[in-house]
Amino acid sequence: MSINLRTVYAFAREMYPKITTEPIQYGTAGFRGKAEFLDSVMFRMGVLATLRSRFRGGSVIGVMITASHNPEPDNGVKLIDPKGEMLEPSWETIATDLVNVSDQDLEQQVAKIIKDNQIDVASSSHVYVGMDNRYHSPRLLKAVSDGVIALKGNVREFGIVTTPMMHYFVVSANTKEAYGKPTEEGYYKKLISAFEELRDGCLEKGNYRNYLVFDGANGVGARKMLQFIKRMNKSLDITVINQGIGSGKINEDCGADYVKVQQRPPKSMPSVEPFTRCVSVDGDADRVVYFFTDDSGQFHLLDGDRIATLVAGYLMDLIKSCEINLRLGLVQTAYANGASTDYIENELKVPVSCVPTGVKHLHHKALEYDVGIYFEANGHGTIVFSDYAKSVIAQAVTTNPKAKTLLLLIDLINETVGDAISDMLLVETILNHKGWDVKDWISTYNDLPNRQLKIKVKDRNVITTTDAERICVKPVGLQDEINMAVSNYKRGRAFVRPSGTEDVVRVYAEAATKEDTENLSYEVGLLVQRLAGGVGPELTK
Ligand code: G16
Repeated sequence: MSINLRTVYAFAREMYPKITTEPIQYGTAGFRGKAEFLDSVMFRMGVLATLRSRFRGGSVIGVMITASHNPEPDNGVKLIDPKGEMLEPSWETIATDLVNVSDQDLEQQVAKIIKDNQIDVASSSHVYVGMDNRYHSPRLLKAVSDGVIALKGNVREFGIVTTPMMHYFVVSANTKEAYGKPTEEGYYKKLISAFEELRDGCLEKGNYRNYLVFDGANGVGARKMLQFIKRMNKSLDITVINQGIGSGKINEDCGADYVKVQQRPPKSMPSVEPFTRCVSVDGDADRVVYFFTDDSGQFHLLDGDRIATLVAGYLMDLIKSCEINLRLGLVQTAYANGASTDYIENELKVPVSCVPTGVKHLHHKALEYDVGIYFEANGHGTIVFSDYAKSVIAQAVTTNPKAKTLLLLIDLINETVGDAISDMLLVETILNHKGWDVKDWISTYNDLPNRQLKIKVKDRNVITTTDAERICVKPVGLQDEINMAVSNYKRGRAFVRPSGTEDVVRVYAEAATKEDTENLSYEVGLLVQRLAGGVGPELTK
């Protein structure tokens, strides 16, 4: 097969010209920004995915078009590596360089990538592409596919799917279907069979009731949940709200990010009994949080930290009862509530580590354990089982029937990346097995009040951090001032970091009381405005 790199330039110039010189970076989860500026980025990512596939010996590489939790006018793109993990960091730099060169320099830049990485351009390549349900996603998907075609790669389009589904398709294809069938039906079948076998016909137990409300954030998660319901044997009774049908905008006043950050229920909540389990996922269904309202109408959140601790406690007990020995570890980020970290260390006695934001960092760290549990507080996470753990569990099944539960859990969990629906089915399984309702779950420890702010600054990259983002290095002096503010509050903790998905600086604060948390976050927000070039409106408490 002969490849003429001139074609890449011709496509770019004629169909996907670069219309801005504003630099863009492969951030926390790929490229994100206003959809109207992304056509050239998408085309180039199609080109890069094709090269990456050739570099990886023809393995399938995934491309997901989504801006996940961002507002509807935004879109984005992330690449998925052969084992379903996020793109290798050294290629993030290659991606950033590729999308920032001018159209005139594109051909040369592609030639450089080929040369630097000794890619055989004549070898075969396979790219899978999927998108969320934003109105501009189909246009951007075409741009990715054209990028693949420009380099004579093979492209398979999956249409509207969740991000975790794309990860699943990629792994399934690259493991020659050992992981599952790389189709939408294959995905439903794998999760539903494991879930229903784990239920074993027992729909209600102890305080556990077989009913929940599912907030789909007007995103693709809602559509897919409706498909799950059609295929499930009433094993879970679900009301889906914010389905994305009609006027509702993706993530607007609903979804996991809204519920977590605003600490309030999403719009369109039906009137339900107090203590009813409610679930919110984000725009591409890779994050999930639970919440409920008590009998005095007060809102309560069960976020990623709660899911992680629930899963860790349950797996520890199960592993013990199977009489096997596996090293279990938990990975969090700086956003983890201090009370959850105390609970993990002092009650569960599980090793816990803190890494920078972004599932790629958590996933990487979790691989160090036999059973690595990772969750960001925002509800993004999963559990990874090492090959050793899988073989020990498979062996244990022959002597201990309880180990079968572990095997089924491995099937239920989407190990490749956080998967809101798979995580939700896992939580439902655990609560059902324990006979727990939300009151039992929330009583394991008391969260410290916490608050997040978004601060607009001229250039968010003036802020740099270290120690898993807990310490601000630049602008010089900001950390000293944060330390001084924090020292005035009992159990106070605060940090600031530039977002990798939105053009803002994020502020996190927690303290012993709600009022202290509000004051501390406000003070730190003001410090960011003053010392890091704030441009936003005046901050209010
Ligand atoms: C993405 C990442 C998450 C991260 C979140 C916020 O989530 O996958 O790991 O926590 O962005 O990142 P940042 O604070 O850097 O903006 P999603 O759901 O938007 O893909």
